[in-house]
Amino acid sequence: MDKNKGTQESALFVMGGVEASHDGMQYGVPKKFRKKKVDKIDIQELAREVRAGSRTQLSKAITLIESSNTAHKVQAQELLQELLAHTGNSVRIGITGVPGAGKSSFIEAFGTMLCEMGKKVAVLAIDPSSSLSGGSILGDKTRMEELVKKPNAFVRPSPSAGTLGGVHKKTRETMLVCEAAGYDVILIETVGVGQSETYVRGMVDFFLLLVLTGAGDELQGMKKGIMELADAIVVHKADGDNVRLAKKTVSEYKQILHFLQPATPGWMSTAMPVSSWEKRGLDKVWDTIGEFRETVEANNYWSIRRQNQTKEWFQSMITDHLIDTFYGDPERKAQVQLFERQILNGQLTVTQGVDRLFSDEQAQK
Ligand SMILES: Nc1nc2c(ncn2[C@@H]2O[C@H](COP(=O)(O)OP(=O)(O)OP(=O)(O)O)[C@@H](O)[C@H]2O)c(=O)[nH]1
Ligand SMILES: [Mg+2]
Repeated sequence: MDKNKGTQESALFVMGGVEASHDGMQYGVPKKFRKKKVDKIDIQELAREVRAGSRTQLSKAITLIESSNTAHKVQAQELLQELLAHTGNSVRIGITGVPGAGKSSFIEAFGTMLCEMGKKVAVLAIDPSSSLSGGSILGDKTRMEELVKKPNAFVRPSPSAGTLGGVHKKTRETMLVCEAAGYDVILIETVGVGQSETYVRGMVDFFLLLVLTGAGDELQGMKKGIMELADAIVVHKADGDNVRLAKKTVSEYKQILHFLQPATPGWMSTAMPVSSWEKRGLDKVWDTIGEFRETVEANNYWSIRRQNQTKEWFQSMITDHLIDTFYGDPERKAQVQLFERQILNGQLTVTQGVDRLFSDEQAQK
């Protein structure tokens, strides 16, 4: 589909992702968003339009945030500053599960149900390993066709494979912009396997794990760690011949959850069967999220978690910045290479190498 042909109202309009040019900006974005005209963006106007609910402007704002162009970065921060006071009012939900567990289909069905209940729903994807897995929430299998037709839904495709490194680091900021645009529910699909679960857990209020039936072996083999991150487990594809087995699997998971460390203090994680095809069990998921919110707001952990997440985000940005500045300096890079050779030649110990790198830094100051 040619996304540039769509209009905001068109049934199949999908917000542009970051199938980007080298500087991270989309092809076909208005000229004012292109490199040399960056100074022309009226940030206050953009902020106003985002808040007024324009999906086109929201999409542009996100593209600005994802841009690696230095001038855009500054403007993106100005924009966030403008919007900051209007953020924080959504329920942030992370959705994970093995490839093929039906995450995208679940988000399509669940998001559609929420839209029909009058909620504004934003769908984002996070894929820390996008260049390897090539995953995308708008991949071949599920295009969320029903959801994108809803006027109160916003679906942002994940970065396409191999375009930009580190775009996932902007997901938190993207989430804030969506909140300022009035979205009540943010659904974040983890794409790819590996670190994405912990990464997403670190930015959401509620974390949902999708599993399949007949997963006795999976149950044994599944990393306890992932189950300990989940506030609820959906036994998915509970339809057809699977219904009975799904019920059995649900009780097995419930039993196990009983023995695990709770993902959220004060909340007993639970399990339930869902069929996205038959749209069954989706309301139960939403009710569970409601109960969760009540419980966790009552014990104050809702805001404590958000504060902790912001602190961790700040810390990880500091670490990223230190690494970037360190390795971004050609002299440093050369030094590292030199010491590496000396270490391999037995002229220097690893600790000495590190000490020299940093004592030198002290001396330079
Ligand atoms: N029986 C049944 N099949 C389903 C259901 N939901 C999804 N599927 C099928 O499961 C397959 C995988 O669905 P996706 O939604 O693409 O799964 P995913 O977890 O997003 O997959 P990745 O993004 O590749 O990790 C597809 O063939 C779907 O049609 C359901 O409720 N019931
Ligand atoms: Mg998917």
